[in-house]
Amino acid sequence: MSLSVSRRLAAVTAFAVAGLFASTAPAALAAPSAATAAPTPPDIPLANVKAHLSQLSTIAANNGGNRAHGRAGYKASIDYVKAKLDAAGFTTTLQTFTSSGATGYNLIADWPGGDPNSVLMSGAHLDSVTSGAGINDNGSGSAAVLETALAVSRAGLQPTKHLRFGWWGAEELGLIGSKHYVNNLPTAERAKFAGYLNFDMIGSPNPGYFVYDDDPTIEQTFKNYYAGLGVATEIETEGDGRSDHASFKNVGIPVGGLFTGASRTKTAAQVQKWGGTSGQAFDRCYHSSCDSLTNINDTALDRNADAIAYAIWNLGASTPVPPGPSFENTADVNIPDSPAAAVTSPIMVSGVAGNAPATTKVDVNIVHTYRGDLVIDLLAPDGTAYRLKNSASDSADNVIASYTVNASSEVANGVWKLQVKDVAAQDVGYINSWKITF
Ligand code: DTR
Ligand code: ZN
Ligand code: ZN
Ligand code: CA
Repeated sequence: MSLSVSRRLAAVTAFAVAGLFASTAPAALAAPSAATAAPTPPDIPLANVKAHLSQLSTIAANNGGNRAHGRAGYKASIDYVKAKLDAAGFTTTLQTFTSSGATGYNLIADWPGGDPNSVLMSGAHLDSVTSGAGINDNGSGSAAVLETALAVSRAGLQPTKHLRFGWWGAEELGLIGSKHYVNNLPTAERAKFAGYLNFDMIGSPNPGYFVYDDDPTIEQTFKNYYAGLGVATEIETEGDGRSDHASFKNVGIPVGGLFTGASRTKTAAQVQKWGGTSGQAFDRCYHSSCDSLTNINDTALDRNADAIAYAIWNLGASTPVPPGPSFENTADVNIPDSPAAAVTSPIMVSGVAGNAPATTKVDVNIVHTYRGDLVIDLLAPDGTAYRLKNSASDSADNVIASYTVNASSEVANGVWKLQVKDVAAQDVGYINSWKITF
């Protein structure tokens, strides 16, 4: 058989992967019961997202220059978002709370349908600081989540999970609104959450592409999306506990999200990946009056809005994280009998940004007349060996199996090898094919 190293996005298939969905959370993104592929997510029109930002900017201008908790601009912002969702068929609830002597508001919007015992929620804080309109912080997250919710309505999406959306008040005062929401969720309701996705500052003018590294399934979903764009991502490190996802994580709900950076400065190495200006803050107008309509990077906002849709469409379906790119070698490689040396079959991986995932999948197809003779390893490009199969007293023929390896410390691009050694006399065979999926 000829060597065919082919890169292809694996078909979205359902597979339960031990540990992938292990979670302390009540109802994690569980392995699928029925293998139904996720529908293709739509493009979220940047123009629509920016139209929402323009509305929020006008609201601030008409209400003292900000959209802060307790101010008229915040209530006007909530009313704007609620009206859009009511018109689109969502079931909306305005939740009030008091903070610093002022009434605060959370807006919760439920998309009718889906499994009420498996809730996927997406959210963003809608309040700004008092110094400005808060267009990047956090009009960007609020507008992108709003437009994605409206896209759900336009598509008439009927996901397996129940979709819920939230816009939080008084985040800038200390996650007050989201804490109020979570604290008032009965324990039984919390247990129904499959996950909470948070979007706070996703259009920074000098953007980075940061992915929260809390829940591995959610993290991998976003990394797969960006891998598909060929855009490198980094783990978000500026914010553990500094945005609304912390309220959910604190009660054991799986969380994830995206972030384009605040007051930290972009390094030269990051400029190599993402462009922009090194030595300059990701958002020079963080918590300042200049956080206005001009304080947005359109490419970052567009990509992140589409990432939200990708995550909701995929995580909302019963299939788990769709596999990333896969590579295969179908060349036959003879496996000489013991005590011969091990043999290897190489695969050159290219075009995969970043590291391999914690759920790197290896599919093996070996023809052999006594599979118990075989010891099988995955060799990473740097030579690190990951044991897939030990020898055993197992006289059955052939090894046709899938293995999952936590190769997250390995750079994805490079030559990966399947190494096979026959460690017991008699019986021989050959590597028929093998495939690695990121
Ligand atoms: N607390 C956010 C800004 C912020 C700082 N670090 C992170 C990390 C992830 C999300 C947001 C943030 C605010 O000022 O609203
Ligand atoms: Zn802020
Ligand atoms: Zn924020
Ligand atoms: Ca043998």
